[in-house]
Amino acid sequence: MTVKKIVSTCVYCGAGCQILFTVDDKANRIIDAEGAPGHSNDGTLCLKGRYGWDFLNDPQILTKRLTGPLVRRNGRSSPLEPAGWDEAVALVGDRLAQIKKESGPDSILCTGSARGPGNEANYVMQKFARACLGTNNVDHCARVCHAASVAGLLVSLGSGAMSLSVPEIEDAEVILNIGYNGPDSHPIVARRIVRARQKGCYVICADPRRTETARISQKHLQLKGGSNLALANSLANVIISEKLHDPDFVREHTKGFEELRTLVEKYSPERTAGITGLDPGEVRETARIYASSKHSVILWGMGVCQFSQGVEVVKGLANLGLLTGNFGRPSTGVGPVRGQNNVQGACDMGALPNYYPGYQSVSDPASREKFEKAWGVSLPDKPGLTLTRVPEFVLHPPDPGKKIRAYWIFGEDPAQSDAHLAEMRETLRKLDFVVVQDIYMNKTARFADVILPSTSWGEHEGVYSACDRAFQRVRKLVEPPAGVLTDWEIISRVSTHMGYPMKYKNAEEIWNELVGLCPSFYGATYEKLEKLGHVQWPCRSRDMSDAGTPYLHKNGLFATKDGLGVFSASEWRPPVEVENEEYPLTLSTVREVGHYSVRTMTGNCRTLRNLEDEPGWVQMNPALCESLQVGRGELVRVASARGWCLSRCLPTDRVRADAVYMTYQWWIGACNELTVGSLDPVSNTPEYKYCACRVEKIDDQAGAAKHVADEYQRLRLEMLVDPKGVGAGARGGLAA
Ligand SMILES: Nc1nc2c(c(=O)[nH]1)N[C@H]1C(S)=C(S)[C@@H](COP(=O)(O)OP(=O)(O)OC[C@H]3O[C@@H](n4cnc5c(=O)[nH]c(N)nc54)[C@H](O)[C@@H]3O)O[C@H]1N2
Ligand SMILES: Nc1nc2c(c(=O)[nH]1)N[C@H]1C(S)=C(S)[C@@H](COP(=O)(O)OP(=O)(O)OC[C@H]3O[C@@H](n4cnc5c(=O)[nH]c(N)nc54)[C@H](O)[C@@H]3O)O[C@H]1N2
Ligand code: SF4
Ligand SMILES: [Mo]
Repeated sequence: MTVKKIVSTCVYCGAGCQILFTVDDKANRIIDAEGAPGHSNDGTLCLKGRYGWDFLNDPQILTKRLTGPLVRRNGRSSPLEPAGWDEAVALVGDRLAQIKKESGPDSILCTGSARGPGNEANYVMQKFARACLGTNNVDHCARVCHAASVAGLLVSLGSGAMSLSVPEIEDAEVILNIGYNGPDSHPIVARRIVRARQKGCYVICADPRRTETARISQKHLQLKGGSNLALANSLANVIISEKLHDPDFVREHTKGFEELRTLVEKYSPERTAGITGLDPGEVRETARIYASSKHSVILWGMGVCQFSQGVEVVKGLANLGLLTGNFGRPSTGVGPVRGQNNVQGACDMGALPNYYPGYQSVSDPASREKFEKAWGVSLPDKPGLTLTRVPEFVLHPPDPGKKIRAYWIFGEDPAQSDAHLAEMRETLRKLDFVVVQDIYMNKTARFADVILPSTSWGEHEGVYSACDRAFQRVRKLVEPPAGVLTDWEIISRVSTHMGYPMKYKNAEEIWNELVGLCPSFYGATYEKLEKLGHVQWPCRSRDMSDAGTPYLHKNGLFATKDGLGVFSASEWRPPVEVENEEYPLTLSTVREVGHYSVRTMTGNCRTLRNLEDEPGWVQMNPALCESLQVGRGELVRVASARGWCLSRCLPTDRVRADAVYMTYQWWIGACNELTVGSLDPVSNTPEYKYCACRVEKIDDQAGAAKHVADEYQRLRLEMLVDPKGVGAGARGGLAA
């Protein structure tokens, strides 16, 4: 046995932990993983870092690794059949060229991927969309995630990223943790919150559930779901009315104070108590504690962003930092903690409809000219479409000429992770051409006309961006299956076939091209990444000792055009779909620690699969369980105006009696059958955290259990071992 040791970056969450892998070279297998001393993890790992690589061994527990292209040769109802790369590339290139010719470049939308592929492949995909197709229709899962943080903070502070670094969290004096459940979603970031607490930090947790962070915090504001902006405005009200703000900072570094002051006048905690359900005294005390320190940090996640009012809440939280001068030093500021391992990176690379790589706007003539020159084409100046509007632009386009006809879905699984799945399936059926580029069969791939299989994390080189703007290398650990190509090579081949040649030799060559075009990434060379381990953007100099910028907005100089932070004043509004007689409960959807998003990867890791399996759980307050006469483990039917699914009852006093919680990782217990497609008007993020539902008791438990088992088997057969060809007839026949 030849054993080699290789350090790489974790492929799951945005904490960006560094892992030391032991690889049996001869057997081409990883045999062990342990924490390496990375800047965010400091030698520690969570269970996914430790055990989450088994999917590379393709144990075929849930799905099957894709090992060669699959195409439908005779239209919709024909099966997916194996094809060679030349045939698959030509088919994709020719169909896209035809659709572009018939309906224009804006009838096609491509996605980036925040998962395994890395920054280089995202750069190549957005370059393909813009330079080869001629459209800014490129977007990725940040849309359903932290898009509200990006849009809101760009207005307030001029930069959408975390203003501080992960290690700085532990030296904060006050942490306001709102709508963020680190212990499940970023365990190694949560560890810094625990350390901060041990060092004397005052931790406040605002969450309708008593999460682990709530449990270790000094104050838990167990607010009603959907009331975030009422709380944020009340905190501003107390800070201003009790004169706790920093008048010098406000005068020198901000604008818009008067408008904010006028708006929040009516938001006293006493007056918002009916909306938030919070004790006014507790809210007043929170404001006083937050304003008492110059090392106050606000951390937030999906409990802020996944609302139809996400952007305004983000701005409302930025207001608090601006009022109290909590910016521009270490261990202070705002932390929208980015979710996926490389969602920061996919944004950095311009897999967004309004930005080129490096947050250079497509509507800015100077930026456009620069990229036109570099890529040798003329580029569109109109921002593209966001991916959450694809259903609208397929099923009922605002005008018939603006229809989306082709969707190239790269490393995402909208048929599992998007809201309102029935509508998503209808959309996928109605599209003229669907390309799925993935490492696994997933729910979306069943609707594809062409499936392009790629190398996985662990099988290719590249760079990821962690949640705190840290570029770090990912390295090849094992050889890929024969028959797959790297993501960037697949896209390059299609581009070349369509007459816009892209011929890169390796990931480093792509990296060098892109850092050369992005001043804020210019200093992050491969050589420096190798030597320093990480480089945090902005990093403008190639001086080997410059590791970039750990915290932003130094000396209160914001990244806005005039350098000033901007107060925003918005009124609270309720969520779009509220409880009613037929659906009397709130449904909110969250995460669980052992499984990751659509579960193609963790569901194929033996240790993690053993932690939890179908159909997942619905978290219910014991009082609700009693009124419905359901007990722990009992199968229940959860329904909304859009659909239903089965789940198991999990009685827990950690949730309020007016809301139930499900996680979105399950196929059978698929909560996105229920969620609502209402979007924030600015970020276009869906309201995954709030819709109306009801929970029904099932008398025939054996029948329900059989339904779960049969459906699970049917889906797995369809994706795994169907001898007649994978996904045969899926687009025509499948209902679920
Ligand atoms: N109800 C509900 N739904 C939600 C959410 C919620 O809170 N509630 N959260 C939303 C959020 S925040 C997010 S980010 C999304 C995530 O949703 P998705 O982005 O759809 O899910 P992921 O599991 O991250 O993986 C996407 C796909 O990438 C593939 N993949 C992994 N590595 C590679 C690679 O190297 N190359 C290629 N080509 N493919 C690869 C995986 O196999 C998988 O099929 O879900 C959203 N959905
Ligand atoms: N194990 C695991 N880790 C993951 C993922 C995974 O799927 N599995 N996904 C990754 C991704 S893509 C992301 S984006 C991150 C997300 O990580 P988090 O941002 O932590 O996401 P969630 O658990 O969806 O939601 C956070 C909290 O919001 C609360 N919440 C719900 N409604 C409200 C409200 O009205 N107000 C407030 N204040 N809070 C509310 C919920 O109770 C929940 O505790 O996790 C990443 N890490
Ligand atoms: S905290 Fe996130 S990055 Fe770190 S080991 Fe766990 S899943 Fe991986
Ligand atoms: Mo996310």
